[in-house]
Amino acid sequence: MTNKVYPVSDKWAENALLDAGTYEEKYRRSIDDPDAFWREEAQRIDWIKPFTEVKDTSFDQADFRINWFSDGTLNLSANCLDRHLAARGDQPAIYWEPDNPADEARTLTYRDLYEETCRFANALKANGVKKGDRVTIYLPMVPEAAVAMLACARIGAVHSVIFAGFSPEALGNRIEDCDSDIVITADEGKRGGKTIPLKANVDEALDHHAHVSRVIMLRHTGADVPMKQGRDIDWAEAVNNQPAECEPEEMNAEDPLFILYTSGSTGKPKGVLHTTGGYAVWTSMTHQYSFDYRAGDVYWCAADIGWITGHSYIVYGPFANGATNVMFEGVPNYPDFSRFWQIVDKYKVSTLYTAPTALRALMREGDQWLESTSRASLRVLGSVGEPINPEAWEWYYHKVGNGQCPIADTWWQTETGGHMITPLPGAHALKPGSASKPMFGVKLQIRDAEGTVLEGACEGGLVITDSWPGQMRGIYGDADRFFDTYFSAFKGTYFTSDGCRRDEDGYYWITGRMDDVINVSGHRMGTAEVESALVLHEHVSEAAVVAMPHEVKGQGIYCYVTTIAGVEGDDTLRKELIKLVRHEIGPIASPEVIQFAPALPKTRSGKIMRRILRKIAENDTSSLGDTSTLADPEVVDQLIAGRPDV
Ligand code: 6R9
Repeated sequence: MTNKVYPVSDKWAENALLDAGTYEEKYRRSIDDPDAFWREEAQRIDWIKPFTEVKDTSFDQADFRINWFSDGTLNLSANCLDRHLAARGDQPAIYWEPDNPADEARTLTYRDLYEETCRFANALKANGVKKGDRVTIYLPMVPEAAVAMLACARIGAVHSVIFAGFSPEALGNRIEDCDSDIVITADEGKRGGKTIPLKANVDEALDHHAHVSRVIMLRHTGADVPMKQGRDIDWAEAVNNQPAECEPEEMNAEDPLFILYTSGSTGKPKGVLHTTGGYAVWTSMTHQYSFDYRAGDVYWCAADIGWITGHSYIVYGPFANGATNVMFEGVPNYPDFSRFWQIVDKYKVSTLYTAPTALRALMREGDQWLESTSRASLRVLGSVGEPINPEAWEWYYHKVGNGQCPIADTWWQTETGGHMITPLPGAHALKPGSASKPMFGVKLQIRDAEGTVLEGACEGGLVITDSWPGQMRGIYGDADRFFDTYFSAFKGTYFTSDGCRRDEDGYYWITGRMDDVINVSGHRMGTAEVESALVLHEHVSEAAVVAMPHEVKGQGIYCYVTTIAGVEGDDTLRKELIKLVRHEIGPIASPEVIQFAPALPKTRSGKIMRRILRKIAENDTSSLGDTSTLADPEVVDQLIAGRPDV
């Protein structure tokens, strides 16, 4: 924690889209008169049939409902493309930068993106995709990923994008869960000079999920990959002869737009469902205000399209606003640690939006990697995915941004659709490490474990007491789980599962997850998912997984494993377990530590005491708290003694 405050500079105070007074006034109005506020904000979207009703929501179990603009109709693909053609058909929509700087970059104008999207939308239809069908997208960071998403939105199909780092097993489970019978993929992806065998992963996934009838494959690296007769076709072949126009489907505001899988406290990832109208308004509005977005800006969100950040802030928000987007296939450290800054200079990027883990990884390599670049085009910086530690914040601010650029530390979740808490450039003094102030329409509360609302400066669980347009509408295929997961902990409110502190100035500081979710490099991992993978091994009898602090990743995965009788845990087993987790989930879930344990600390009723396991993983064994309720308190000493030196 730091007490530093960076006041709004004179330059920003004079020129900001929203200044301090405007923020206060708009925020007040968004809370006091949401109907009027959102009726006005919704005008940023072109509606086919205008809505008459704005907000119809309740978080109470008896009449639980979330509807926004619900009698209006629109098409979000048309909002992202068609309406820009007249004024900016020739403006770049995407500057695509390849993994390897020696390969050729691509520029797609809004007209190009429109035509590609229409062709692909027609191809989807020709392959039998209809409104409401689920389409699985498993693509690398190439423009066709945006094209595929926008094409689905155009014809009313519901996309489910799976991060290209997920394993065949994880991919297969997600295809099955949403019952999708078409998969869009590429031969291979590229990241940091390595290739990812996407098509081979799809083949493996489909060996166990046979109902998929069509795979459309983009030739990206040109690798020689087997094609299954009757099931697989080339992207190029699919769009060949398809017209470059496709009438957008008229969608109801509450029609589903996409499903995105994310981890929670249970073993099975949830398909978070977002709908069309509210999400469009929310992503467009937050993209504009959080980043002080102006026409002419070159905007770069360095997230992957397979995460919510890519959905909301590479695709829907920026394209709805007609922005010029940089899209980067690669990683910050390839071919060297100046890659990000070279891209900033090359495209004269005005807004850079990235994750603390990337900043920490670059920061520790030293400032010399910044020195050959000027980054003079930068105006606004953004951070997302995890709490940003003040040291990384200061480096981002002073070194990357030359002390000129406000940092929007945006707190939000897959479930919230877009930014919920962030300082607005020019409106808020900055405090390093604080997500600062609520977005318009966001009503926050901090509660203690008993559910009591805390006032003033305090710390507790963060809840949101009223609906906002970008809110998720359900868990795909599991209506009951939605209410139980988010609205049952504190009656009548949405519980975020994040801990939060509010300071004397009303600034919010997110302290991290309060549930069994680990944040590895800004990616959510459920401890139960990793545990389920570990116990698949025939020599494992039990596993418990907790977070450990990690210098670059923020948190790492620490696993306690007990073996079956007669088997000793050794390095061979350790390697097999790591491989198993990578196979079941993907490389992002690689355990940092596997500690073989003679037993796990349990209460007499058999509950694993994770609090103790966390403390040992954190190497903070001075304050283990009360261990007297344990069935066998000696286990704790054995675990402490057996902790590997990491
Ligand atoms: C957008 C995204 C959500 C969880 C969330 C919180 C953490 C995200 C943060 C942050 C502190 C920020 N988180 N942004 N914590 N400051 N600016 O990351 O969505 O993948 O669903 O993760 O990430 O713990 O609950 P998602």
